[in-house]
Amino acid sequence: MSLNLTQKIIKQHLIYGDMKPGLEIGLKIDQTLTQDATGTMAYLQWEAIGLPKVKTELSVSYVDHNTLQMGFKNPDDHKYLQSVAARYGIVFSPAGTGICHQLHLENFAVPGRTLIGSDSHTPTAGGVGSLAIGAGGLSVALAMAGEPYVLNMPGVVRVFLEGKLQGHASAKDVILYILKELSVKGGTGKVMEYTGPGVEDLSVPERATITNMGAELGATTSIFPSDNTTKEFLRIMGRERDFTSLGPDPGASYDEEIKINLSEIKPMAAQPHMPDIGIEISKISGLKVDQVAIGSCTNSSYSDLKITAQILKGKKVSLDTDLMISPGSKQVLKMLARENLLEDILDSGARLLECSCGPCIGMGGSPISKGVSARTFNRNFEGRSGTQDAGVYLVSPVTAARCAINGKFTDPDTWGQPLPRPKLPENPPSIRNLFIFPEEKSDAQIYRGPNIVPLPRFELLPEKLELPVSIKCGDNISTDHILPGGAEITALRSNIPAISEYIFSRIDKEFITRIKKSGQGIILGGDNYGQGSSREHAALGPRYLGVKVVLVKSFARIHRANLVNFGILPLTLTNPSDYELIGQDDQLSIDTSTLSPGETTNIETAFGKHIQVKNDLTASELAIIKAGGLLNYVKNKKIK
Ligand code: MIC
Ligand code: SF4
Repeated sequence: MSLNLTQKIIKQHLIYGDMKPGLEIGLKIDQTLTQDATGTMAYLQWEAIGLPKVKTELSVSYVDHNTLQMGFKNPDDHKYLQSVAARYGIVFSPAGTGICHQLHLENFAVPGRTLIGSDSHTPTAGGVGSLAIGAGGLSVALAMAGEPYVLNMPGVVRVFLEGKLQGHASAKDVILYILKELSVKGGTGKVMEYTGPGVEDLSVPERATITNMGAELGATTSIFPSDNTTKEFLRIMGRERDFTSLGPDPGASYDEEIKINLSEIKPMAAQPHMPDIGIEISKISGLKVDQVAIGSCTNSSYSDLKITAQILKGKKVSLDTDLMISPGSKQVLKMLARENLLEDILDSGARLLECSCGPCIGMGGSPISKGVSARTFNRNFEGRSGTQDAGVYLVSPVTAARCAINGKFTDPDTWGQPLPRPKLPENPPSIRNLFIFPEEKSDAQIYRGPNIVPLPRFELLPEKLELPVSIKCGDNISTDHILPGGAEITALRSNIPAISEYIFSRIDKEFITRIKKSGQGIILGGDNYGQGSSREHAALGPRYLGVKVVLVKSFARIHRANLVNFGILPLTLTNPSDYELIGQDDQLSIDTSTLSPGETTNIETAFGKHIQVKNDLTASELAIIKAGGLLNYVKNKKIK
């Protein structure tokens, strides 16, 4: 039978399950990655599993999110991560080396391999044909222990690319266009597999920009074939031996298909406050821009920053605009320096930031009050920039650089002759010596500063639940709404009691007081609840505070999995309009002993009304929730 590329890789890694869309499968995982903000929790959980060494082909621990090190908390976390890596056979990438996804693409991602990462943008590695999936830290810890990664078999969408990018259009504009067409829910339960003659027009870093932002579609992952372009990229990176040619079988079938003509793509922006509110740049021409930020795992490659430097060359950033640039890796930075491109950047008045996530996760670089910020990032949720009333526009590096010079959005027709899209140079400087590779045998002591607090223990799910609705929120609540980023809060990622104080702090200051008073509760939400980041703290925090059930119209994939992992019951309303019948503080009763996997059940409101709810849980997911979470569940299983 002819298989598409996604099915081929899944088939090769299938440990159990039936490859029918929607059914549970278990996959063998070859590689894992973590970053510091989710990594401490992942490794605390790894330690709780109690194995002497990781069982994956490769596991890498990156420090890139909170590199500000204000006070002892982050340096403590980073030292903890370094000591865990040395002890358990994990490659360590110290702060400042670069952004996890950019570094992984350049140094470690391999076509045809499976990768899970405790960061939602792990699919970036799909740019070289890896099947790369974002997951919660606990799922990553279990994969390091050699356990299968459990997910629902995705449907595969064939994204057929034809034509070639024209004018000032770039890969970022392609994904912004797809987001506008399909919405932030458009990829739910699906893998976006790119094929067609247009694939050839895109370099690996351009492909990676597209797979990176597949996360914003809600897709399980996105993948490109591994072809001559991939071979060339791996050769230049000194990794030709990692190459295998991979693509769909001739005549392979897909669950859905969309066609995109690259020649018709125009420079785009996603308007505040969602990545799918796309508009052509020409239509917002004249809008003043107070700040421009270029970087993030979406657009911080050599090609992205070279074209930025070329546009800035000999020009000055507008006096009304602040331009910040964060290269994706030290290799990118060294290439810019070697070719004197850094000089063009610096002379324009741009500020050069560390090779890290920086302003993307709110580590400084917040825009002015009510400011407009044009960013080459992937998320523009309200408040994520650190300025609640700022409006963030997501754009390509080309558009961003133009905004910086002009101090406003301008019509691409006025930008003059388009510059050729840069190609990687031969013999780029290596940064391999910056990674700390583990010794074969290690008795490294684990460093645990006072910020590393033991994991809380959770009890079994009670059979009879009488719960007040602790918060009623609307559609598209992101994990940034549930638990904000930023330097202050992210510094508490290894301290659950402390970080829990910030749950919903940005949207409802009274939530904490309310839930502490009732001691337990239920969260009521709308569509696409939990979109965005993989941070499991958005599930752990509520669980710690006593949330037992999250009842919504629909869930985003990674957050739903995190809820299950921490023993919170995810339920959906059979009839979405019943959402209107339930209010904050209403008391709901649920009998969990009557729940059976994948079935509907009734919950009762205090005023005697019955509301029908569904669970789409598998038998093992229900058992995990009843056990009080995945860690409790696997403890009985004794992993060896
Ligand atoms: C993000 O972009 O939101 C993050 C910060 O990278 C998160 C991970 C985190 O919250 O630590 C993600 O995308 O998973
Ligand atoms: Fe870092 Fe931003 Fe990418 Fe998240 S989206 S990994 S914060 S650069």
